[in-house]
Amino acid sequence: MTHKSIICFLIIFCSTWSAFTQDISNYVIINPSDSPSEIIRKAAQVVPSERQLRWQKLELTAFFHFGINTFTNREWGEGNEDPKLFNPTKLDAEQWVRTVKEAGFKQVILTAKHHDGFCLWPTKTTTHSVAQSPWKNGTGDVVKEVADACHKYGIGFGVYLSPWDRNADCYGTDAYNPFFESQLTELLTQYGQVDEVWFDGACGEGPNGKKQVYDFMSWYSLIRKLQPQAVIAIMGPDVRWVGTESGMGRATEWSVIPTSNLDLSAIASHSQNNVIFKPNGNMMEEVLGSREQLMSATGLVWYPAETDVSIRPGWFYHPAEDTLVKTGRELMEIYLTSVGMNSVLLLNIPPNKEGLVSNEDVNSLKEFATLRNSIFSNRFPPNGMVVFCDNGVNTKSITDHQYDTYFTTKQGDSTTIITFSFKAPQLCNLMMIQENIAIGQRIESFEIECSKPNEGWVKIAEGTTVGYKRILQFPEVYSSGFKIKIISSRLEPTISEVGFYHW
Ligand code: FUL
Repeated sequence: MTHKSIICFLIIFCSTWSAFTQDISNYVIINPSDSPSEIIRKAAQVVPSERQLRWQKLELTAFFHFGINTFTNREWGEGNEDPKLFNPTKLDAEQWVRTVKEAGFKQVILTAKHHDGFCLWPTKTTTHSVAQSPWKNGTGDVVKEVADACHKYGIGFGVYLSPWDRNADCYGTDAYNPFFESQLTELLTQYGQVDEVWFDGACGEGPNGKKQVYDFMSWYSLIRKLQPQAVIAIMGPDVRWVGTESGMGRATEWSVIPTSNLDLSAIASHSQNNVIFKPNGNMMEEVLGSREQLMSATGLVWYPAETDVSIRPGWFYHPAEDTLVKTGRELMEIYLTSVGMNSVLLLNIPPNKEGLVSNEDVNSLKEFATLRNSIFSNRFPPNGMVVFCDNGVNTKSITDHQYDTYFTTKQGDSTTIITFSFKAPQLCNLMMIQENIAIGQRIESFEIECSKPNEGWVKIAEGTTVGYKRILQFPEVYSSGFKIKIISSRLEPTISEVGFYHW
């Protein structure tokens, strides 16, 4: 994608935060004459669109990989599978949705069609669908069952529609893009509200050996027209793939990054690699929105990270992986390195051949939820405590679910110190901090100190970006005094939540 088309893409598809306030938008153009400080000021004022802000606050979203592969025990089907193989004997989408909702997940995404082209709904576009299967004598519709369950249980619903289709005869010809648009239209008009559309980057050969050039721009226009609240993820303008399927995000994660990161061909070329940046999946050193990177940008965009990972080794269900389901504790570690690193977690939980989430997965999700709730229900400072910063212009009373209130510093002050004095010493090894990203992402570095008898204030941890949420782990300390020092920030920092915990 050229620079010109990226800007065009931005203008057409990135909705402005408020049509009335021209300065506030989820992208900004950098002029060649902008000084370094002007570029930083512009970066600090880029904010999420409404749909991006809603999505970010979900924190936990779930993927359901389910389809013909579930019955052939494969990860990628070839497209020539017999639809008669699809026959879940106990399919219960409410069980799927209830399971993830009870574990704290706020939205689900279903693989309506994976690369094999088999459609989980009775589409008019192809016979390669559930309509040709023995399940419910061909009258069933998995998309409807999952969408209805999400709407009943009050959680978000999203669809994964693979552009790569190894079954469609028209793949690799001019007829494929309209065919894909018809599939998208069915999904976006027959199942009520859709909150996320997930496009994967795979672009292999179809049954005729040809590759397809995808018409993403038309697909985006269609989604914006039919379901304007839906975020378009990965091969899309609203949500960025973090770059690994390990669950381990970046310690420095900027949501405001150069527009060159919207280059679809670059996203696609990376997307089939398990880990694009580091062989061990650890992207601690990789940064996308540093000051240096902003200086050479021609535009900046709010393009936040989504971390997708499976609860099992594979994306689809395989009986042999029943013993390899990640434990509640492992999921907690993933939570800390995804949600705790300014990302939304998209955890895949693949239903089995019966059409149920297996007991192994249900149990580990329960363990994860119990552990997470026990850690985060025990916060210092306690409810009601007022926190203030050294050069603050306002104070904040700590209460649950008050994300939209925040405190900030005097105009022009980009550093501050927040001091906590607890009545009694507390055992802590986690610190959580949030910025009010509706105003922008600004904090660049911070430190945590605690007071130790005979030693005074001692540094116990340091971090870089915060964004929507940053959770830092540090060796256990027992103290009644803690400080969070904001060392550097792009404009005044805005802090909406802070807390110390133990696990
Ligand atoms: C990848 C696909 O090829 C995998 O099968 C899976 O769906 C994953 C989430 O995206 O690109």
